[in-house]
Amino acid sequence: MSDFRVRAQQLLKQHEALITRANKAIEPGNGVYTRYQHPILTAEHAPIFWRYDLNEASNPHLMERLGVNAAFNSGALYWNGKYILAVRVEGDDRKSFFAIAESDNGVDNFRFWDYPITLPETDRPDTNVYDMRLTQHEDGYIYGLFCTERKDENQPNDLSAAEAQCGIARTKDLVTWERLPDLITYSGQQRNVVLHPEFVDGKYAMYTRPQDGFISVGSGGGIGWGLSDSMDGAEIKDEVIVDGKEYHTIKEVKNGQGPAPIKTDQGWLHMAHGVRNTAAGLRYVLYMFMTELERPWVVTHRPGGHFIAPKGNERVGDVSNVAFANGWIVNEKNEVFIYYASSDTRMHVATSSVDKLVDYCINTPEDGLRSAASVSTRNTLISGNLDILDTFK
Ligand code: M1P
Repeated sequence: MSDFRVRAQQLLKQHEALITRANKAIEPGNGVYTRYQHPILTAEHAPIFWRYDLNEASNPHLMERLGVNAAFNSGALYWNGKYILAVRVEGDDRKSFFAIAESDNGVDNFRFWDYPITLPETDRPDTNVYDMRLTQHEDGYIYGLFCTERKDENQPNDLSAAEAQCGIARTKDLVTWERLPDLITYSGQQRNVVLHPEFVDGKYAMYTRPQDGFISVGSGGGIGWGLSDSMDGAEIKDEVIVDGKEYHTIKEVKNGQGPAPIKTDQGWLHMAHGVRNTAAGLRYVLYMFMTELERPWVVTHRPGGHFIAPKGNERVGDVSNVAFANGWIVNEKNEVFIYYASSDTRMHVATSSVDKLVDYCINTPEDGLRSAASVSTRNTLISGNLDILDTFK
């Protein structure tokens, strides 16, 4: 057999072994959720035929022609009994695109569909698209809301000056996507916009993140909320802040809604990311909160501190010290699959249940915003425990 064929077979075999590798739960976990041993998707999970020209005549050295740099920040959907991710795949050219990967069990064996999503453009082409939130809306469509990034034409001399807005596409089969006009708001820029799954007052409802600049939210920031009459020409005239930034907390610099919230008997469960600044740069962690069922913009529970922070190897990547999530799935058993990315590089899963997450939100004390308040809260826990500690010996 030619060297070319031997290497091609090696590549294909190694790839198959990687994507079919079993993923074990790391026990005993923290009782809130269970982490898993391996990332569920990495750049190496991208099919060999996306990266190599497998034709010996045109690629005699079997070189990788189109490298993939990362697979992260994925929207998620439970669809026909499959765990579906709309993955942000980033090529070596630093352009992101979306691709569907699916698994039967939600924790391993994720396999990309043959082709990435072909996303139609608007009259003003996107330079980059990323971080799609999938929402199965009660109107019958699956919507993908994502960030569309374009050069900031008001700053022609600054080549890194960019503008972020919310792009909108919808589908019924995840293959053919109809591109709709970008969301209009009256904030400078938008990222992390998420469609609520139900109509509110007969209108489409969205979580927004008003921001002044591309990276800095400036005077904006906080997770916002607004209503639009339609998704075909969506426009939010008024945004109210649902969950704001807060001094000396995990969301001191900025925050953003994660996936669409999960409906429970006790209210809507939300997951979001919070960002603070450190001497080593920005640190992104995940946190949760709950809102009222009838008024999803009114917060009822705010568990203090982070829910998931980047841990161990998760801390290192293209943008280190980042945990980011824009997808989660509830299955028919009320199990919850939390899909989070680490350091803008790879995807992970953590599993929990609706009951556990509600318990976490209702019973985790709020951030007291002062060291003394934190000690007082912890002392209450300690004094209750000291009485019963001996019973475990
Ligand atoms: O690099 C960390 C994250 O930064 C941005 O999120 P935010 O708008 O909240 O700062 C996004 O670019 C996101 O994709 C990225 O993971």
